[in-house]
Formats: sequence, C-alpha cells, structure tokens
Amino acid sequence: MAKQLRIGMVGYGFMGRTHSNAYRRVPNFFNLEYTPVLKAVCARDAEKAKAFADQWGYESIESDWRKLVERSDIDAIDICTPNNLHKDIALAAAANGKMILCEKPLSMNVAEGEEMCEAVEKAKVLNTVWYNYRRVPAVTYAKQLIDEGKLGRIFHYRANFLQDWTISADLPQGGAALWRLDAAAAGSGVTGDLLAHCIDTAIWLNGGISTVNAMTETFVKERKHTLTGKVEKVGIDDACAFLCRFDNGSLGLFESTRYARGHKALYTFEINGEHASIKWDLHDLHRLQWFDHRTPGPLRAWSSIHVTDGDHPYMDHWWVPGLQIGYEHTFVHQVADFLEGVAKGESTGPTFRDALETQKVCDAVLNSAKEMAWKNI
Ligand code: SOE
Repeated sequence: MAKQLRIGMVGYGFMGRTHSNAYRRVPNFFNLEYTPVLKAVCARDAEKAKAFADQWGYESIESDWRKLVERSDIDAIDICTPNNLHKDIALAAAANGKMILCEKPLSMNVAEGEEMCEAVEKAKVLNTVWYNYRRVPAVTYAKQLIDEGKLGRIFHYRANFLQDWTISADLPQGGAALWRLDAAAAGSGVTGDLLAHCIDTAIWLNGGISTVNAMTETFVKERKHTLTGKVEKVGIDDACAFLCRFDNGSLGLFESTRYARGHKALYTFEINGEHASIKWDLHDLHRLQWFDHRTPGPLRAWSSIHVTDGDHPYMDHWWVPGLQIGYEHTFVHQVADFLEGVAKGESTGPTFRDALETQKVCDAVLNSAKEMAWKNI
C-alpha cells in the first residue's frame, strides 16, 4: 500500500480547486510510493470550507490556519490564499516541520521571499511553488530540446501573457473573487500574477536575467473596494512591458496586460537560437512550433509538433498517442513530481529558492517602471 502524504490546504478558490483535483487524480495515473490524502481544508468561513470539503472529499475543516499548521495528522501545507498571507502561513508551517506547496508568486516582494526561503531551509522542509506551466508537456519538451543544445546559442526570448477581464471600470477591487485587483492583497497586478509565470518559465528555459527596463500602466485609476464599499485608488499595474538581458547574452522582451480585448489567457513564448527556433501558445498548449535551419533547403519550414506521443514528457501516463490533455493536468504533473521528490527526500522545482529568483525580477521590473531606469537583478 502506498504511503500517505496528508494534505492541509489553506484557501478554496480557483487554485484550491485545481490543486484538489490534482491530488485526487494523481494516484489513478501515476504509480508512486506516496499518495495524497485530503486531510483538511481551511477557510475563515467555516460553512464555505465545509461545502468545499464535501465537494472535494476533504476529511475535516479548520477555520484558523494557525490550528491547521499545528495539527499532527498533517504532513504538507498547501497555500492557496491571496499573496499577502503566503509568508505568515509558510513561516508557521515551516516552524511546525510541514512540507509546503505554495501558490505563485512566492511572496509580496523579495524581502518576504527571502524570509520564506530561510525558514524552509532552516527547518529542512520540502517545498515547491505552483508555477504550473513548466509542466505543460510541450513546455517541458522545449526545456529538453534547449538542454540538448538543439537550438544552439540563444539570441532572443519573447513572451506575452494577455487577458481582458478587468477592462470595465465598474469592476470593484478586493474581496474573495477580486483580490487580484487589490494591491494590499496581491502586492502587484499583472507583474506578479501573469509576468511571474513568464519569468519563471524563461529562467527555467533560458537561465538567469541580469538587468531589466520596464514600463507599467494603471488604466483605471480608481475602483470601488468590495471590503470598504468606498471608491479607492487602484495600486496595481494593469499592464507591464519590459526589456531584459539574460546571463547567457540573449535579449528578452516581455509583455503582460489585462486590457487586450479578445485575449483570455494568451500566454505565448518564442525562443530564437542559432540553429532553430521554438514557439508555444497556451491556447494551443499541446503543440510546440519548431523551425530547424539545418533541415535541407526545400524542406526547411516551421513544423507543429503534436506533443502527445508516448515519448513526450508525461504523456505515457495518460491516454494513447495523439489524444490530448490540458490545463488541469499541469497541476497533476506537479503533484506527481512533488510526491516523487518526497520519496527521495528532495524538493521539487521550482523550489522557494527558484521562485525567489522570479520575485527578484518582478521587484526589479516594478522598480524600473517607477524610476524609469534600468535595474540590475
Ligand atoms: C489570473 O486571471 C490567473 O488566474 C492567474 O492568477 C493564474 O496564475 C494564471 O495561470 C491564469 O490567470
């Protein structure tokens, strides 16, 4: 019988659902030494926590995360709360010897992130941050191709994350569903919410970022606050674009906005190397576009790899070659990798320390925009 990894989850929103779904599905598709057990879900509103627990099969509920992290029947704390709670929960969980799976971004800023890294490292608890897009099979495959040197020297890295859901000036900020618009809960706007994904993937695929030059804009300057009922200044960035240099000498160009009418979650990246280029698009997530200059002239063309074959990353765990998987599976993959790490006593990337690198770039981007200056990381 598989060993148990008893999960205590804090928060029950969109991410609470993606993680719970992943915990439930992983033992059906991956043969692992450990299996997750949904021990408790925690939310301030006990009624809502109970409804969530019943729906997803959690054994119990808590309404105070401090109690949850002290429970002796829990091995790992999953943090799915707004960003302003990540640090306190993580520090308390680490102090109680719990493993931690933390939603992205790691923290509100670098200073908090550093404290969190020190806490998990001092307590020697396994940790990971849910930058889930690393585990789209096509993205993982891109990593393999780059690591094998198939692209050669990299010249350019280009990424976008475009949405359009906050254009209406009538949309309030703050509260359960809209905390991402409230700087006090989120820390930043698209930089921490969307660009952080692009930066995590970029660092993973192309190495460290050394310097950035950014601009941000807040198009709707005031919004009613759900919690106070008053019209308040908006403190988040609605859009952000930045240029950067990578340690390997390549140049980066990143853009993110929630004001690109028509785009819902268009995360794309393109990498241009000496021998080959690759492109990926979240709206067509099972495909990796590939151009290889070494192909003989008349046949040289962009090709579209359907990353669904048994020898593509993760795909041998799912259906038969050619049949697709999607967004939810990226979380299943992260749980599977985390459980494999637990069996070996190793943290699964991105660890808190890896996510701190992304946080450093986010902070530098926001500072650069504010001061209209290049910033070193
Ligand atoms: C925001 O709309 C959001 O849900 C992010 O918070 C997620 O991290 C991203 O994957 C999709 O968009």
